[in-house]
Amino acid sequence: MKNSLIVSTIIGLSIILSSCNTKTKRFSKVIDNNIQLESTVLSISVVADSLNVPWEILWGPDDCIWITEQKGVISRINPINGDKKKMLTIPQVWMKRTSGLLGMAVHPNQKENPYVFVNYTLEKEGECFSRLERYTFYKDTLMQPKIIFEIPAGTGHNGSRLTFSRNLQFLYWATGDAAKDGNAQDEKSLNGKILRMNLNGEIPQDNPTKDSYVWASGLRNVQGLVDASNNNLYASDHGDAIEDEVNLILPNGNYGWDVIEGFHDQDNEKEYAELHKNVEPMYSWTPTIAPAGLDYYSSNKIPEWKNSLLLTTLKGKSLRVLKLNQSGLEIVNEEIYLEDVYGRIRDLCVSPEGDIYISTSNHDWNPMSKPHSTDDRILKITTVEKAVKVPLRQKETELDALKQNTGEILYEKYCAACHKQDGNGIKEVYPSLIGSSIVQDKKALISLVLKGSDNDISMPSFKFLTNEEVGKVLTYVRNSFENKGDSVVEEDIEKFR
Ligand code: HEC
Ligand SMILES: [Ca+2]
Ligand SMILES: [Ca+2]
Repeated sequence: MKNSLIVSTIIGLSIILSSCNTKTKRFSKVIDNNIQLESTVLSISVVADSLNVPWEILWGPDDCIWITEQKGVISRINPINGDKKKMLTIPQVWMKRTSGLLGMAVHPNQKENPYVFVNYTLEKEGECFSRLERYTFYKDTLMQPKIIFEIPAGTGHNGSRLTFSRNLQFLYWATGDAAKDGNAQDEKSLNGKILRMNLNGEIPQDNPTKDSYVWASGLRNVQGLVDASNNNLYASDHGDAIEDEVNLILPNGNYGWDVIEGFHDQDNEKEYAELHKNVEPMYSWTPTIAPAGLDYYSSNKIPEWKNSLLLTTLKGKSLRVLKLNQSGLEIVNEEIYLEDVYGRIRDLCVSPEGDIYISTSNHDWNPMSKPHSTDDRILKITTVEKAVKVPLRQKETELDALKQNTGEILYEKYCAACHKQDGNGIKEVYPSLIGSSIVQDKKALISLVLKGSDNDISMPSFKFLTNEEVGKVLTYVRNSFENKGDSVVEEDIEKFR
């Protein structure tokens, strides 16, 4: 209880400071979780709950948290008492899997530029598009929608994030490749890119290619983007079966997808990279973690995290602190916090005082974790003087984890994100492996796992795994989920390479 008192006092003080007008003054629901850093103690409390897949949360110029919910609602939340003020529902939003109302950018100087940019998916005559739209904020509502432009979309890989440049002259839009091969490397396509435009939607004179919005290319599905106060633009990108990335975005940079995954370590990747001057990621994750919201932490409030990128992850269900070197060009250390504590975490924002707000995504299309009864939630991470609870655990990065893999662990790492731990899959998206005839047919199984599939919703190729690893995971699958089959050995697999 002591902790809730401390937190309440801090919150009580800031009530006076906040300009987000509201009548009820209810305190945040404190849940007494602490994290012990080297010298700082953090506490985590719930700010808002019962949200419906928050996609973007950002700290607005009015000291409210501005939020998009995937079904098409834009609101402002008072960070002190969680009061939510709905501003707009966009009726034409089309939501399936990861399409819907996604990114948002709110101009910090609202008096001169009352503009709010959003992007969302909509359907027209059986085809879907990502629309970039600008609204004007006026008297607690959003009006005068102006369509900037539209690009092709899909039920997956739509990105998407929006952010203003540091000098507030430009808007960046990080798009997805719409799950279509070739888009990311096609310079004429605006999918799989980071686009840069003037605030009136026109192409800036100084973009790398004349008359093109493209600022950077070769990206797959960007769900984190920040133009940091250290003068660098960073983006997180979802890999396929391997190689999730955080990238330093350079003008005209080509980040390799869908030819190169992660670092330039395969022969074909090295060749292509040389020819096309591709840029390697700053950091990459295999097995994948589904990196999402990205922000730069420059506050003194949590000194241990100063000069870090903060990254939220969906599959990884954690907050990652990626410590940068002084120039900000390299990631020197990764720390994992809150793993498996609150489930999937899609976005975050940092207040001017240095408090961090994260949003869960446990009601989205991918039921990776059991939602809490009040999900989805926004949680506040702030400092307290003393821990009152046993601090939450913090994990060391496991570099050698791959070496001690059993079939079950390999399944958890590479297959469960889609087919689920119990093999049940997701209806109409990822097939169930329970009693699957393909699992029974050893040849078909090996062939599928090595080659992947190329359907609308596809399965990635796992040819990067060694024969031993493929053998272990397939033997596990053939003897789990009501399947019964003999082992898959290395020689079986070699025949299909
Ligand atoms: C990114 C999501 C994803 C991952 C990760 C994934 N799969 Fe799949 N899997 C699919 C999809 C989609 C299909 C359906 C493919 C199709 O019909 O083209 C599929 C189909 C299958 C099937 C056929 C099921 C049936 O009866 O139709 C098997 C078996 C299978 N996967 C095994 C695996 C194994 C083993 C792994 C891990 C090494 C794995 N998958 C990882 C998406 C995934
Ligand atoms: Ca890349
Ligand atoms: Ca690679």
